Amino acid sequence: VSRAEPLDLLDEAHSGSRVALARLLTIVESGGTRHRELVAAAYAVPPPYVLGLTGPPGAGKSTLVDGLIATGLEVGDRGGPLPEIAVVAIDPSSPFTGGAILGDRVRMQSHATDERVYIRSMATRGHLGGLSLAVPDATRVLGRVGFALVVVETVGVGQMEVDIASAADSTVVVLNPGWGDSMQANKAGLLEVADVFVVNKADRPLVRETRRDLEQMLDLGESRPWRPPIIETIATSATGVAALWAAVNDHRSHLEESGELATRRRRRTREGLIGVLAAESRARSRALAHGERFEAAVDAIAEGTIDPYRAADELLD
Ligand SMILES: Nc1nc2c(ncn2[C@@H]2O[C@H](COP(=O)(O)OP(=O)(O)OP(=O)(O)O)[C@@H](O)[C@H]2O)c(=O)[nH]1
Ligand SMILES: [Mg+2]
Repeated sequence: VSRAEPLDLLDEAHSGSRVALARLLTIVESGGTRHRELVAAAYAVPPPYVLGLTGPPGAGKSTLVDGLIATGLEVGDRGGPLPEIAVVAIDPSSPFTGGAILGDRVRMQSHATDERVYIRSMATRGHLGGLSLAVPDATRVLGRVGFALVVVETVGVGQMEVDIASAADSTVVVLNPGWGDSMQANKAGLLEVADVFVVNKADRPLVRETRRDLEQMLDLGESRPWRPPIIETIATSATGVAALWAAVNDHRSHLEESGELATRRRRRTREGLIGVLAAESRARSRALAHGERFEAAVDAIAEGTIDPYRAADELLD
């Protein structure tokens, strides 16, 4: 039984066991007491660098990640080639499939058997805060196990996507030529999270128009010290992937040199703590919604002797 304990699993995963690592990430998804023990260890070491890729379904995110992995392993960053890279793929738009569908979505086949690469799709199976807390926890576990770079791919276009994207240090927004018409509603959210824009499928028409649209959006937005570059790629032939990798590294250098990395991470830590507080309060409330005190309060509200707000205050005391 002791083999299944989080701290033992961490040791095994740190020594290279992918089986142990998979079990750790299942613990992250599931929540519970073993999750508590795990995060206590995971948050005690500095976080890995987290690179987020986000954008509409089918934009070519996984194909790009595949190319970025190859570049990362070969070229790496200022410290040289990366010894290993982890990828977490998420589909927040399908909570009911429990992630089963993700097998088809993860198109990073060329690295499926490379032991320097760990690819995991994630769903939430019980973690109180859902994916927006489970994903940061997972990146911290991967960091604790020794990965210096974690790539997070999120599918779907909504608030959840933006939440998860904001859990990354550098966020790449992947679009296709002619994207603008279908995504009117979410433009502002994407603009807010993008550190680098990619126009993938640049082998198709309307590339120049799409670039011009993005430039215009950036011109209209408030001016910031970092202007997101727009990189054109054809992921299927790895065209532009080296330029994308370089842009990501430039952004990272900018964050580190300006002190913005620490600022961002602190903001993220605050948001994470608020998220945990909210999740814990919800759990506590659900626990309070049973038992005699609760039923007595319901009776009292029905009889008009107390209002629900004061009743809640009293229950929480
Ligand atoms: N023509 C063309 N097709 C591409 C390009 N990049 C990717 N594709 C194709 O587009 C399809 C979707 O690619 P994926 O990499 O799975 O896209 P994704 O964004 O990860 O998709 P989801 O995870 O399902 O949202 C695949 O059939 C790819 O071969 C490209 O640059 N040009
Ligand atoms: Mg994908």
